[in-house]
Amino acid sequence: MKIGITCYPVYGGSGVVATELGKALAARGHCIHFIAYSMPFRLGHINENIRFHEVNVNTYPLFEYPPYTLNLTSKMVDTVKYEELDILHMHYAIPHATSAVLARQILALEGIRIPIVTTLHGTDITIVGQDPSFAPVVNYSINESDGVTAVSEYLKRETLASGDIKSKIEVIPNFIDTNRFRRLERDHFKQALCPNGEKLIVHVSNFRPVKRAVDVVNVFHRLHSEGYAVKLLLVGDGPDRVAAEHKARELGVYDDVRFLGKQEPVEEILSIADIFLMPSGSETFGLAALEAMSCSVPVVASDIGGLPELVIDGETGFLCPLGDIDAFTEKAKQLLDNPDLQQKMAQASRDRAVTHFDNDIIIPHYERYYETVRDSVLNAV
Ligand code: GMT
Repeated sequence: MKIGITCYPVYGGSGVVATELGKALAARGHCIHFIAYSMPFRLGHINENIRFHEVNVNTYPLFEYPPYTLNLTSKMVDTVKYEELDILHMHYAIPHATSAVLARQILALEGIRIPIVTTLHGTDITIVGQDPSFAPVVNYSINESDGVTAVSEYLKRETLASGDIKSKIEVIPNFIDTNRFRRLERDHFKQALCPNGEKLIVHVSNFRPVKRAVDVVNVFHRLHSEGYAVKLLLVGDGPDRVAAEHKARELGVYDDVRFLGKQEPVEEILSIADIFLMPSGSETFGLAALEAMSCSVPVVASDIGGLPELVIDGETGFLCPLGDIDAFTEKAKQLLDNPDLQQKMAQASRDRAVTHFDNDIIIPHYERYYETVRDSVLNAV
């Protein structure tokens, strides 16, 4: 199939999923056309089945706010028409699904029918969708899509709970290339960071407040002050990085904490981790946790959102009440105190990633869904 994919191309879960999906579909012989304002950051390379169409945002003196959504729509119209796309797959309701719905109307005037699949990732529903200034457009764009997917059962429930979304929602969980995300031999790296055999705790996020990065530092401080030989590695960047740095200094643990900023490839870092902390306040899926699990790292996470669908409490890691620093500390201690348990959970995490979330399981689900949606659109009178 010829598939147009639009996503936020910057650092963030939905962009990662969209980009990895495009790469995996291209590897399976589909022709993928990314349509975005910049090259998706995880794209890395162009192969013959991957094309990139940059959306240029025009500025005119009259446009105090350049109408990006309309530039995107025009680019979709052109790409569908001239590249003869079979389907458009939008990641995030606004403005992507909105642009796609408008593009579909324009194309219909020329007798071109283009099915639209919209994948909901979460913040478009749980945060943006609840903003009254966006809600009507979010609801309209989702309801007008020909197919709608959600990355977890939790997100499906949340989306339907408002009563404003009438679409049937297909749950297609996020996925991982378990060949790429596996534990690599990186002893020299571990030795450099943990010269005295310390255990390494890792957190990866975009440091938005919802990720609660300061909680990570608080948990680390508790372990540190109880005499555990541990180091902390924080990967990524965002609004709360300064607060986390400040907290580490205030608590006197800064020398044992390393802020790496945005890093690729993440699997190199995850390969030396002993525990992954995800104390998020909200998480529809938790892709960073899946990446850790695939690299055989047990995850200690908040018991919220879609995380219980990913992390099996007591088997692949632990789930803790939101914001409960005591509970997070206790669970981390169990893993530090008991190397056999840590190893067992590390293996169980890897097994779960391979058996439930591998590309080879999830990508065909998307392929089947595209076909179903395309057939229903083309067969409709
Ligand atoms: O979590 C973020 O900050 C980014 C956000 C996004 O929309 O890009 O991530 C959401 O989508 C990811 C991919 O499906 C999920 O793994 C994340 O759980 C979800 N984030 C939240 O729900 C907060």
